[in-house]
Amino acid sequence: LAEKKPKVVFVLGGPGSGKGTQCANIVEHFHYTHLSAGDLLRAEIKSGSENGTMIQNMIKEGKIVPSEVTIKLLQKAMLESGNDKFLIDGFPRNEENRAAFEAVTKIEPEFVLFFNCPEEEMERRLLSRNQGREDDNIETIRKRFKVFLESSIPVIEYYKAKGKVREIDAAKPVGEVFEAVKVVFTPKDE
Ligand code: UP5
Ligand code: MG
Repeated sequence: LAEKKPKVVFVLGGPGSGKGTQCANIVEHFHYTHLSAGDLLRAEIKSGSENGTMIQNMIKEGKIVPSEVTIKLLQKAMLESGNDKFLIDGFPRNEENRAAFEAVTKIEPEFVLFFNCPEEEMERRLLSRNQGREDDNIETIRKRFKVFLESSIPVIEYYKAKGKVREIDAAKPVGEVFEAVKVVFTPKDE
């Protein structure tokens, strides 16, 4: 995989910040393949794999699934896509995820798209999503916020120190957020 030198953008932000929504827009305009780590894990539960029950329990508790499980799913999806440009949405979620992905794939992200959104707004969005996600209840949402602050913010800080973070105000309406996203993906000399 590393020999193909795929282009990777990590898409990070709190639960409900709009990662999935904006990735769908980016795919349409910029021809990336969207890989949501959470969607891959939920598909793994549905497939009845041996890890399914463990993954389901972790998602219900808002906990981060062991890196090797998530990285295997991401690698498989990257190979199967046939594309060489990826939006990796919702991963890496902690320092261990980040270091393991780098060690295993030898891939460094082009940049990190960070959707910054106040908790009250994210909570409102998640509670009104109504897509039957087992983690969209107030108890699990609070746990997801805590894990985001404690484990995922440090990953964003790591990339900030490397000058790789492109921060977007994600509290605005979908269309306005995408206008800001487009600027990040449009080459400066065009
Ligand atoms: N919405 C979106 N944008 C809006 C806007 N600008 N204005 C108003 N409404 C907006 O959006 C959420 C809702 O808000 C939708 O109804 C949307 O219409 C509306 P969405 O685009 O779905 O936001 P997103 O950031 O993708 O929210 P999501 O809930 O998917 O984020 P999480 O990070 O919580 O979920 P994820 O699927 O990535 O992970 C779930 C769990 O899986 C984790 O908690 C963890 O347990 C596990 N996991 C791992 O263990 N490891 C991983 O690597 C990944 C996940
Ligand atoms: Mg999502």
